[in-house]
Amino acid sequence: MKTTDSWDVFEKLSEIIEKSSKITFFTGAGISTSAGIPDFRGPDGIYNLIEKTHKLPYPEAVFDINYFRTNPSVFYSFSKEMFKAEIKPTFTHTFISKLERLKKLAIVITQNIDMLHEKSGTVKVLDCHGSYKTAHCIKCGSLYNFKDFEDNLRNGIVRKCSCTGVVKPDIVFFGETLPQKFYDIMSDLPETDLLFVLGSSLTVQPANIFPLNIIKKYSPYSVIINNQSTCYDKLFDTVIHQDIDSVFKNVNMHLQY
Ligand code: CNA
Repeated sequence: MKTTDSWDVFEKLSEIIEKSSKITFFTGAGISTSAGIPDFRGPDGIYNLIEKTHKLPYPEAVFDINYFRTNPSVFYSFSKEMFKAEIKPTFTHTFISKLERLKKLAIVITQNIDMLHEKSGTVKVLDCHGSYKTAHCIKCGSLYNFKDFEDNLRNGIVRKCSCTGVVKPDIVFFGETLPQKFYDIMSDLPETDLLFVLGSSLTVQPANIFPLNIIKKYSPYSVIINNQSTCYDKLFDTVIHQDIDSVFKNVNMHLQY
């Protein structure tokens, strides 16, 4: 393991990016904090915020499918916070989309539900915890598109179906299974010569297994960037405990294109 905060690492990373053509990114909430969306477990994360404002049996309840069935308003209040302002992709989201245009991207697997990778123009994205793009009524199963429930999210008002059931965005809650496309990619891992894990505590299973399996199968050059340590840091070739955007702004300055 190499933990580094030095200037040299930016130059080295830019050289590795220039040589690579199959870059895989595994991203978590930390890539979007600079867009104004709090992460889960960071010091200013959702768990700490929710504990202050809502009386919950446990902080994760806001994303627990069983709790949602009886108390959907807590999740809608959280969504109001997430959608209170126009959220825009960060420098790093845009940097990744540039790598795709340069034909260097294998895939982005994101645990995020904020759709910022897609908003930045990246096409090869797998939202392994779902997203707000669509929603379903939990009673009759009717499908809703984002535009149909966007106002409810922005105002924190629970969206009801015409059958009176609650409309739940297609986000994977605790107690739900990940989409089939995640298991498909786990059984047919994308060839990777450079792996970045960005802004994830790597604590949520089974998503966290994806980058670990990529390392096992392809032994790519692997980099984790997170402002706190994770319990998997020792598996990575380079470990950077810094702000993600600052790292990529510096790397970008060294790139030849
Ligand atoms: P997490 O457990 O909250 O971990 C995020 C990590 O990022 C923490 O270790 C932070 O210290 C770190 N971090 C925060 N900001 C930065 C930064 N600017 N630079 C470097 N590191 C930073 O979140 P995970 O993604 O690991 O957990 C998976 C959950 C979070 C998924 O189910 C997501 O759906 C869920 N989530 C998503 C969003 C979103 O879509 N933006 C927001 C909050 C939670």
